[in-house]
Amino acid sequence: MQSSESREQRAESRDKSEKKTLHSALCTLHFDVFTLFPGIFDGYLSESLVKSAMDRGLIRVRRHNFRDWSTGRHHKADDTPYGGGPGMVIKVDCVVPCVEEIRASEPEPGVGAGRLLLLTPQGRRLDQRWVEELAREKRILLLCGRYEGFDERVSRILQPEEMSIGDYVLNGGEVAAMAVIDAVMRLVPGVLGDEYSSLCDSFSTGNRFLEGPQYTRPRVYRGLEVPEVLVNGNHELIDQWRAEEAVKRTEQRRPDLLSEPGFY
Ligand code: 6GU
Repeated sequence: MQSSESREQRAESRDKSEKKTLHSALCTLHFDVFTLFPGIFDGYLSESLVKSAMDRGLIRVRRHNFRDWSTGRHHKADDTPYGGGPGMVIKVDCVVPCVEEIRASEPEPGVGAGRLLLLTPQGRRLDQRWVEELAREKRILLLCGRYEGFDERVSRILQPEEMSIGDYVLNGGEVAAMAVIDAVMRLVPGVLGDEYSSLCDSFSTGNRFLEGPQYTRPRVYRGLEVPEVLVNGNHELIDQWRAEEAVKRTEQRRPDLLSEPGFY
């Protein structure tokens, strides 16, 4: 009884995610990445889930080098800061025309101007809630800074949302941009396999917790055994054990996640 019911439920959620996959064939999430170092993204974009999502037309990533918009013989994209000090500042007269031109050109009719994000350690910190919001966009533009950052007038003119991925300093926004693409694209319907996406569907509250431990063969390794409950085939007990372990782990490692309602 119990197992046939859960089989039905599984079939139902499979149907649901198939419908989503069909629907998403019509809407691609377009990323426009602005960077002085487009090559940094080569490896990331040519492997695994991202490559497969691009091949299937679920996401699209275009890279733009704002150096190509710089004027003058040397195509300088950065310059020394007014007032002195270390490092270089990215030039406003190269970034602004570049972003304006690309933003005005739709990658596909009806996609619109999208959400413009500037990656900087001074920005608002990214969390899963923001990621979920971004996954509903049709177009996301990511502006990657380097060195000492952009001329302040870039923000004044383009008015991007400023985003940080955590309280530490990276050499530039490129690694942060990859983190954003990675976190957002996996929520685009059809990107993950049925197994994962239906799991997410049915566990909306489960998302608040860290995952508990997982095991695979061998059953015993260096004297360490896989917990008995996972190998005895009682799925009701297994689900219960996993839920308990998730709570335990979250309490131990990230109690802050539990005190913030609806977070994560
Ligand atoms: Cl978005 N950029 C840089 N340069 N450093 C960071 C960051 C971004 N987020 C955290 N640290």
